[in-house]
Amino acid sequence: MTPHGYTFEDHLPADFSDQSLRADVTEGLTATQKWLPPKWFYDKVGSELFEDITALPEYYPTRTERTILHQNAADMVRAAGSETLIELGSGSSEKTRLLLDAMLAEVPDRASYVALDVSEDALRSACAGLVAIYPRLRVAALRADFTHQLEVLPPGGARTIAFLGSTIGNFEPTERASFLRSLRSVMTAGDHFLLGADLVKSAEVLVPAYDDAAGVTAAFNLNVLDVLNQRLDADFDRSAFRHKAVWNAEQEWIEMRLRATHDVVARVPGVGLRVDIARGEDIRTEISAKFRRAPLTAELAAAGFVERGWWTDEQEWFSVSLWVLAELDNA
Ligand code: SAH
Ligand code: AVI
Repeated sequence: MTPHGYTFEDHLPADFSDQSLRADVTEGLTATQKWLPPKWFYDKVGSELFEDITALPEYYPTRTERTILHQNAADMVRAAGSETLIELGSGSSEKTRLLLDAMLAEVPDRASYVALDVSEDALRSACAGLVAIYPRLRVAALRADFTHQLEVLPPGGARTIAFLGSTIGNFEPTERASFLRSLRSVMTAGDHFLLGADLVKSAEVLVPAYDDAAGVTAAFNLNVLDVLNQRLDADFDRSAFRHKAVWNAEQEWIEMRLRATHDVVARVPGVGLRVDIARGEDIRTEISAKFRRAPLTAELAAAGFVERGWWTDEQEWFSVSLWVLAELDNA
């Protein structure tokens, strides 16, 4: 226990934001179609901007998932029967409180919560908030990368591993399959996987959710250039890029891009790179896949999961679903 009332473990290598960022920038910005992985959005400013996004009128996912949790958290918690809730990419852990309320109603003295995120600022502020309102809850923060480090999760069966907010949609399909494989490899009998997944809907709803009138998503997207400037001493000029949100109807995902408004030459001394970006050329900074129930179920089944519950909102815009491992499923 720390003086703050929660434990904090940092599993990211000391050179995480150097080595891993350097490798990603070198690979992504020398590719024919330039790209950057979304985990670099979340420095302190980026985590705060994401929180601002969640309150935007256009950004329906957070409030829709919150409604689903509000209406069904007690059923979810009872179905899983867990005393430990582990959350991947926990961010502010704000919606999580609905699950914690339900868990504490079932097991007031034995409930624990483990938050895992790459952002130390987000972890510390979320966990400090939780210990203040839940004095009987054991709270642990793990700073780790959920794409590589699921082995850091505390062991023991009967855990619920939650992955909310449709962060799963930020993986490419192959990354999603490999994430589900590694998740499966750390799950044991009695564990459940609780997944928040955004569903396919009209482009008229989707595009504004990623291109809001107030420009908060644009600021979130452009902030990744500041991260490169600060951490790799790069000289990207934010004003030379425009935020774009494009619905890829074939892949059924939103693409966030930064489009160069004129020819740009940026230097990234941290990796000894000169990046030439032609006017009109894009850096793809994120995909946000939207799901349909049958293919999502098939994908989870292919990874060895069986559904235990599916909850949605009235408009069927978002889903929260509960899964166990097929080979361990004795129900
Ligand atoms: N679950 C919250 C936050 C979603 S934002 C919600 O539903 O609102 C995505 C979160 O995942 C951010 O807090 C970000 O820091 C974290 N994140 C992104 N990539 C990550 C990675 N590779 N490993 C761990 N956390 C990651
Ligand atoms: C964290 N993730 C699920 C968000 C999303 O909707 O894909 C990130 C985001 N990007 C732009 N707005 C929000």
